Amino acid sequence: MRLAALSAAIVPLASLQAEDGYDLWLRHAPLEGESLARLQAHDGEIVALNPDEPTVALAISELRAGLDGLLGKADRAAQTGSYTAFRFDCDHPAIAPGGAFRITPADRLLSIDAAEPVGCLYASYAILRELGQGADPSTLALDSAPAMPLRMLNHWDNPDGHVERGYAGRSIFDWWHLPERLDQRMIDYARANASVGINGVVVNNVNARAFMLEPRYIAKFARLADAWRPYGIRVYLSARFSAPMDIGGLTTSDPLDPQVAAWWRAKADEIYTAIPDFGGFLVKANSEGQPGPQDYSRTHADGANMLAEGLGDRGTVIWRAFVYSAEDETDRTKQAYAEFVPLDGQFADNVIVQVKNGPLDFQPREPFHPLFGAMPKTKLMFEGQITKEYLGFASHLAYLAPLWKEVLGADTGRGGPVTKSVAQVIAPAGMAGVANTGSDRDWTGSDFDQANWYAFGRLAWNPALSSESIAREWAAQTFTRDPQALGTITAMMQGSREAVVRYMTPLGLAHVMDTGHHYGPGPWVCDLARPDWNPCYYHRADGEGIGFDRTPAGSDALAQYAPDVTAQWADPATVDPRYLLWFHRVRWDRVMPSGRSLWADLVHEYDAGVAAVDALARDWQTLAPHIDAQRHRAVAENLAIQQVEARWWRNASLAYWQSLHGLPLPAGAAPIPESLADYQRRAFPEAPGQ
Ligand code: GCW
Repeated sequence: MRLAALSAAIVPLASLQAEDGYDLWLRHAPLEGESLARLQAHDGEIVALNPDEPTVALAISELRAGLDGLLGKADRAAQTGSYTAFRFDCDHPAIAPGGAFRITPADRLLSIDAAEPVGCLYASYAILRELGQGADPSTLALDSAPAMPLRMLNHWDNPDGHVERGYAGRSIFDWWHLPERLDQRMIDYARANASVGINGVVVNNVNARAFMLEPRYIAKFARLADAWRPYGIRVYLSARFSAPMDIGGLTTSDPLDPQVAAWWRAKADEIYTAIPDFGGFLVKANSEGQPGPQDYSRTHADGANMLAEGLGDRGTVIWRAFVYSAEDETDRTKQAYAEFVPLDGQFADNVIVQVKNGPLDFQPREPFHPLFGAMPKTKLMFEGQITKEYLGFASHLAYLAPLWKEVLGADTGRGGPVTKSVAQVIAPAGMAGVANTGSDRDWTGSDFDQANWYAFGRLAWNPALSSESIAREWAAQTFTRDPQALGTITAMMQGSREAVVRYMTPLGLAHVMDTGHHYGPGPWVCDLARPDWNPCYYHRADGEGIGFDRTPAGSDALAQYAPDVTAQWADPATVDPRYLLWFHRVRWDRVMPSGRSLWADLVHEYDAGVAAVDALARDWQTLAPHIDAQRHRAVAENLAIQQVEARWWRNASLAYWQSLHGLPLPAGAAPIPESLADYQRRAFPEAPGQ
């Protein structure tokens, strides 16, 4: 009796063993109750027409291992039964190529059809995702195809292991020991990517070093490409535009110089000899000091097309539109549009222009980039930041699917009588996310940041998925299947990014982070060498008011949008308040729709942000019975940091605005505990990611 009681008490604890997050959403924790019984009843052999093809073999082994996890089988080679439960046809003529798959249930059999092996691999992960949430295998029907061909991660990882804007330790790439040593992480990384449909990886920083194009590095990339090929992942490289001079011995990198073109063609040939399915080059040119075609009075199209010709039909040039110039006095947010729209129609077929989600730089909130929809003759790709450079690094909980969805779902007002959303504009090309991975055991520096990697892949596969459903499926696979706990976690995630917006950049403010590292508030920074590096440039606050006038009376950045979109943001009285200070300069005493003054509204926003973080911390405490102690504590500690830092943001920002206008805090608002000078004195020269 006593023994039985004891073991009954131990069971739930055993299922909450300490976890360090390494397994990401691929834990495949054992099912219980009815869903376990249903899977037990279904389980049997997995067969395929061509089981030895490397990717088909993976589809089988991943499915088997995942099923064994869900079934709680300690012995992964355990007998699986004598009949067929899963049958793959990975050469099915009725399915579209490119990763699509169809799963059809019949009596105790799931038929899995795809045109290519990678479709079968994606199907395995989809089955496990569904079963892992408790789905019934006897009715599991799925028909799924990727919405866009390129679903990529961009790593800002440097060859010395430092990650620009990385908050999860050092780089996951062990360049020093490659190609001889291939860390198991490189396989686990490929699994994680493939499980959410990511099929391309740019392995080095866009602020690129030319020596990474030398033969010794090509051998390293080739080892990775070989390891990732079965997972359907192609390797891409960031290429430094001046490489012909830096490492090629030429005296110019002029894209119209035949010697330069020949150098790049030879370089491409050399790469393709080692990596037959090399994806292509990503280029940051004439941006933030990087070399580019404009150094020779050539255009972005001249530069991109020259590289594209070198690749030929073997690969793609992805050319970034993130450009702004020190010499140009115009509103920085207007410069990419101004440089690129005139080039529409001039880019070669195998060139894609990669555009950040917004016209500034990965802020907690920006309106969508006006280039989306404005270059109908050019393939445009979306670039989002998975790493949280401007959203509190790894310690702030900010689930980013709502941010990306806001942009993907935006109506560009262009594209014909039926206007296109951003998601429709990028559908022929794809999405790139700046990776948040690092050497930390949990990969991303915090458990919740794994969700952003996951959600990025899921949205690139299907931008129509709701951020709520992605949060829920991620949390069910990552933390717990308990419905009530899942409801709490999902709600926490869904509100988290808005909380960050409110305590950092409320009502359309942007780029008020401290200089360089972008950690913490720095709205008072006004004296940097370039005006458009200064927070003051963006908020334009003084004793009278605050905000950047982008109407025709100001920079007229509004005019870069389609007329319907412009109209929706043109009037400070009717603009969505979330974009108010992005587009308008507003007096502190302006009466807002709330009936309060702008100043009082702003204070209200900061306070709401702080309160939302307090609520996140409280909600997380209630989840202790459902989450293993190690990860529960890790998240709780991050939330405690976020609570402190949300207050810091609120107090430092309010102290600065107050120093400009001298208005008292609205009645009832918490006092600001320190002086502005105290906040300004804080310095973090050692902040990560710089
Ligand atoms: O957001 C800025 C970052 C830089 C980055 C740049 C870019 C890779 O602060 O670190 O450089 O954007 O996107 O090129």
